[in-house]
Amino acid sequence: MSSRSWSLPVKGESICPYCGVGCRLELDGELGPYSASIKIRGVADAPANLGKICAKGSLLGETIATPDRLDHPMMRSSRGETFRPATWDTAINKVAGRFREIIAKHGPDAVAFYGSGQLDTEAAYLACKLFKGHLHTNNTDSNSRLCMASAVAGYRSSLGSDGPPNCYDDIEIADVVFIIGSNMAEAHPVTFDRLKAAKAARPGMTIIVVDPRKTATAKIADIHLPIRPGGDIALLNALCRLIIDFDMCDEGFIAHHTNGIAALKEYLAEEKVSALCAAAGLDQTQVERVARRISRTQTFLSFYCMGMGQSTVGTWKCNSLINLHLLTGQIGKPGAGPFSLTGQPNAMGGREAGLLAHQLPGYRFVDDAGHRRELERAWKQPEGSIQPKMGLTAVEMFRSLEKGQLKAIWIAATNPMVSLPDLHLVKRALERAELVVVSDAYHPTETTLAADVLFPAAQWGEKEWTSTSSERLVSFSPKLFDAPGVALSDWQILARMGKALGFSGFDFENSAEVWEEFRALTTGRPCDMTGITAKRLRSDRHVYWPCPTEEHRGSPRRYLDHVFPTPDGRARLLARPHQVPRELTDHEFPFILTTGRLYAHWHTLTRTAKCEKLNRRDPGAYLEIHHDDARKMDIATGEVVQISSRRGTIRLPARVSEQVAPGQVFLPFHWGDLYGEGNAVNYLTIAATDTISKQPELKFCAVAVEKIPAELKVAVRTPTPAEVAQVFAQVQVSPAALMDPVTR
Ligand SMILES: Nc1nc2c(c(=O)[nH]1)N[C@H]1C(S)=C(S)[C@@H](COP(=O)(O)OP(=O)(O)OC[C@H]3O[C@@H](n4cnc5c(=O)[nH]c(N)nc54)[C@H](O)[C@@H]3O)O[C@H]1N2
Ligand SMILES: Nc1nc2c(c(=O)[nH]1)N[C@H]1C(S)=C(S)[C@@H](COP(=O)(O)OP(=O)(O)OC[C@H]3O[C@@H](n4cnc5c(=O)[nH]c(N)nc54)[C@H](O)[C@@H]3O)O[C@H]1N2
Ligand code: SF4
Ligand SMILES: [Mo]
Repeated sequence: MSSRSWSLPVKGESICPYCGVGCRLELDGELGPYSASIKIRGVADAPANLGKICAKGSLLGETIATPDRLDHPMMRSSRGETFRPATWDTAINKVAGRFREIIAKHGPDAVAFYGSGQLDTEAAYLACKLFKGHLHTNNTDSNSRLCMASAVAGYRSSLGSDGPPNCYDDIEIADVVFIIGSNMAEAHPVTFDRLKAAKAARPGMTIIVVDPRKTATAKIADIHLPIRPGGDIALLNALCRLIIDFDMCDEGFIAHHTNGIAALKEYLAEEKVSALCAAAGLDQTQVERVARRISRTQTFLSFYCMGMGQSTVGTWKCNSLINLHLLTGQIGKPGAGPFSLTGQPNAMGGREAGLLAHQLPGYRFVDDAGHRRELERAWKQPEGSIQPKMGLTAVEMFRSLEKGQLKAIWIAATNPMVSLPDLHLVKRALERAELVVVSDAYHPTETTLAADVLFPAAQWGEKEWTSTSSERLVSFSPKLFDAPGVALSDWQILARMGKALGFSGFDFENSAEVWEEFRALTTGRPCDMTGITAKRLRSDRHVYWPCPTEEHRGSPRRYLDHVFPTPDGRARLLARPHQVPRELTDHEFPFILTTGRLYAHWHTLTRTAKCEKLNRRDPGAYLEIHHDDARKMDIATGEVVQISSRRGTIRLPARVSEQVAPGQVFLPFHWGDLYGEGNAVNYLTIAATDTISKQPELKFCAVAVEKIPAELKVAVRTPTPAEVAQVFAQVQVSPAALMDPVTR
């Protein structure tokens, strides 16, 4: 029944659909079930990867034609029922009808769209146009809220605009590289390898890593600061204070290009360096060494990621890091600047297209009357129709569903039943929802199993898509092979829904037309892409923004003129006091739990679990615990332990090591309910959020760890592809299940 042919030739280039490094891949070979016969290499002249790729990218071929691909729309009339295949018209009209009824009864804010940094810019733009512009609800957010929201808010409050100032070429000219809250070695491996090579070529380069764990990244550091989780602001304030005390500030830069120095100095003068180091859990002589190294360098570059953002003070952490760059004048010149590493392949594009609940396309904002008017005009909507209030953000959407206020949610390209904090809350929310629609490339996922309607999405390689990497490089990826069954691109699904809801403005022939409409809305904005036409993208392949004209070559670096997009052109130094994390440990929950990623797996495993080599490298979930703590509880590696927080309990095998500090434990978050019901890490985590960015505290909660009786033990590991196929064959009703048998 599947329309997929079993040996499709594949040849061409594409941007890797995993991390925000944005490697350009070259594919050559044939695609078939679990096919490993596509050779995937890095493109030599690609600015991000210079010919390199990592294992996840090179093994993409095996993740495409799997038996659990969702290839037809599916529906069911109640949650207990199994899904039935449906035509696109039936499924789309059903959802449009339910949306209309719910909006008529409860108003537009009873519906929501929860998207992803894995949607292409065209789809993110159309989601924003449909929900904010036509249904008039700002309940339009994405999983970037769990990921980049604090970086976005930090850039905007400190520098006047979102978007990193840097490009990867800064690596080779930086003298000091400060990596804080990023495990690049596993999460951005190609960038990490580039850094390692730069260090090998210039041994004088100093690498400083700030991470509570002795990560693979920390292993190459000249100085590793094993910070107490949540202690970053204290450390950054200590560094700023020391640099002021050493009289090593860039006074000229501060005087001409910043505001707020007097208030910052006054605030820091009240703080004691010793107390700040104690709050950060760090040795003062080490911190002084770092301050001296930073203050004496020509070029100072920092990389930061989730150890900074996923915190109730994530925005302030980012402000504090930017303070350090502004005080030392280390921004707006090659080799220097605060460089947030983007997680997902198009988290940047989603921000540019206005997918977050406070944004509109082109780095515009719903709380700005002028911005709303510009979009209302562009979208031919009545004046005053776009709402001025920020919509519900990721976690808030699920809280609102749980309370019965939000009634319907459309989830696309994200798997919240694994990735959101406090999964018991998420479960209750989805159960209470009147309508759950999920667009995904696979079924089952933990989230599709909670849905009423499923839309099959064409995924990487099966559609044209435009994405922006961490370094603001906008790239085009052509379609390389057909999607299974009747799966459509996400933008096509959104456009169909717009039409079914009776709106004009959703009639697009192809993705280039969507891009052109979006591009025109960036003119004069900080993320100006006027010069990046669909045609140019299809011939030049990639261009850096800002790029205001078609003749412009694009801008690998921003702020070279030291003029910032604030009303007076100056960046802002902001005094940000250290605060303790939201949840404290006590005698009942004595351990600090931090969570994160492993090299071989991508998020909730819908793709990387299909790949035997990747599973071999990272075969299953585990709790990492320090030798001293393990010894006290008589826990050995491999023994199953019970981990509890104030929200839930899970059971996983222990891994005893010295990578984590005593009193702390680490859990990788990839494995959801499909791999051991009830054992996902996010049953433990806390849904507390940063008050400004609304990003949740996924890096810190209090837990208890106990050894459990042998008879209660459960084994949790990634099944082999054959086992996966067996599981899927049992629950699958999609025609995808009837695809050719798995041959390995
Ligand atoms: N292999 C792989 N790569 C990925 C992904 C994946 O799923 N798999 N996902 C991508 C995505 S979406 C993202 S967002 C990125 C994330 O990339 P990273 O942020 O680099 O990865 P994480 O493992 O989430 O967390 C990074 C580090 O933060 C540390 N940390 C915890 N608490 C604190 C703290 O209070 N302060 C400091 N300074 N550090 C702390 C943790 O110990 C951890 O080593 O990775 C991207 N790349
Ligand atoms: N405890 C803990 N939790 C975390 C984090 C953490 O560090 N710790 N990190 C958080 C972060 S930074 C992130 S980014 C999230 C990531 O979490 P998720 O976004 O939930 O993770 P993914 O597995 O990438 O989900 C993407 C979904 O989209 C589907 N998909 C793939 N391609 C396409 C496509 O082209 N179209 C459509 N419609 N669907 C597609 C995939 O099959 C998958 O189901 O997790 C967050 N959760
Ligand atoms: S480093 Fe990231 S973008 Fe590059 S191949 Fe690996 S996963 Fe893909
Ligand atoms: Mo992320």
